[in-house]
Amino acid sequence: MAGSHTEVEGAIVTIVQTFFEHAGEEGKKETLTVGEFNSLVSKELPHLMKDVSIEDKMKQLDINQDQELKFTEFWRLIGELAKEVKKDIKAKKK
Ligand SMILES: [Ca+2]
Ligand SMILES: [Ca+2]
Repeated sequence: MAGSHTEVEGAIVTIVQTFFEHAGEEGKKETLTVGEFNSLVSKELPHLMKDVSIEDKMKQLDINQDQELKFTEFWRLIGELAKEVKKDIKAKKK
C-alpha cells in the first residue's frame, strides 16, 4: 500500500491511522476517550486547535453522548478544521 499513494491519499490514510493509534491507548480500541482525544489534539492538531476547549469540543462531537468519540464522530472535526484551513487559504489569496 505505502509508496503508491498520492499526497492526498496519504493524508487521508494518516488521519485514519492517527485516530486508531490514539483510540488504542486506553479502554475501547475503536473509540477515543476524552484523555485520548486530548492527547491526539495536543500531539497532532496543536496549531489548528490551540484556542479550543477539549471538553467542549468533545461534547459537541459526541452525538450519541457515550463520552467516547467513534470515527464518524471524530470525522466531523476534520470537516470543521478543513473549513478553517479553507478560510485561511482564501484570506491569504486576497
Ligand atoms: Ca480508546
Ligand atoms: Ca460517541
